[in-house]
Amino acid sequence: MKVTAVETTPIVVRLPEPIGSALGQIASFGCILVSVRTDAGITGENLIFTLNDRRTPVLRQMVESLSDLVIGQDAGHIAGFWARAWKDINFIGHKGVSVVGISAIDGALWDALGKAAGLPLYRLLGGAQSRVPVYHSGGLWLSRTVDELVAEAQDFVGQGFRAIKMRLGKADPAEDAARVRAVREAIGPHVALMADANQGQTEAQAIRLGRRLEEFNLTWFEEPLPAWDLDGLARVAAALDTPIASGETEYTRYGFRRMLELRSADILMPDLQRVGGVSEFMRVGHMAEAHDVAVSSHLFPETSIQVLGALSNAIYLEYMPWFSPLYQEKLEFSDGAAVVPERPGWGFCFDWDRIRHLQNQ
Ligand code: SMN
Ligand code: MG
Repeated sequence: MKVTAVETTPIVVRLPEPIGSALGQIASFGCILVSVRTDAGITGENLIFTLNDRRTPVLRQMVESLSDLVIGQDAGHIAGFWARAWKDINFIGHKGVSVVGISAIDGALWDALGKAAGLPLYRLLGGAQSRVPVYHSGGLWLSRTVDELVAEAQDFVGQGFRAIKMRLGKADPAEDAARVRAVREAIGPHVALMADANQGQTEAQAIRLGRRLEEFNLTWFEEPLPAWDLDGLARVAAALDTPIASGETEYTRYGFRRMLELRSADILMPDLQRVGGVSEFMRVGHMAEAHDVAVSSHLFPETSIQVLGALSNAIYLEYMPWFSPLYQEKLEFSDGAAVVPERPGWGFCFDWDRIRHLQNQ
């Protein structure tokens, strides 16, 4: 099976109303849908995006400028593509948009391989579990009032979620602590609660805030520090009992190797578009396993579930429904877990009718 073409389709997905986080306000997502076509008639699909549709054309150009490394090549030689691309991006850099471009093609190649083999990716990758515990991440924003937080948390629990994530980053840490207390009291002690600071704290602030939050038994305290401060993060992790989760803004095996060496985080959370696709997510997952460190995913629940289904150290799938309307199929949940689809490839295919409709809106 040879690759014949790489196609890119831009689309803007808008939120019903803007949301607030320590990363700033988020109103929309500029997505690039990637289709890798083969001479077997099989097409592999994937999605990458930018927040607020900022610089989306750069992502598209990156994917297109890597396509000559895969067109005409064996679609199943994914590690071969990865190594060629890694060498090719040397001059413009081994982090950032160049890695996002590799991730996009890598994931589409894996989808095509799964479809050709008639296997869901998690089985092709070795298979660890058919269900992955899930947490609802699509709410509890910094922009919500305490009353809204409480109502949303109760709604998620009412829907059957047994784990939810809220955001931190108020100017006054006492306000953050009061918000966490309100959510914890609303959901009781048995629902898992995570909190994400989205890189907004200094080292001293993170340690102080983390200490204030210890009593609420958070499952994790996520991304307290700027993503580049892996040494500082290790000191925060050592100072707190609450586990630190981080890695959504880290790139490739080299970034995660450094995090493991430094013990920057107790839980690694690679993002499929930043880590380097399925290939690199698996390398990082296995490397974490060798350090007895757990992994979670970041965004992209429809695709991340297949890699987490293949890793025995996967603890939670992040459920963020932003891109769900782009797919024909819906994620299934059961008893606080997401069910790993048994359909081939990702097990999720783009709904092109709906996508064309959204493009014309
Ligand atoms: C997050 C990432 C990207 C946009 C908004 C929020 C957050 C998460 O860090 O982990 O979901
Ligand atoms: Mg996060």
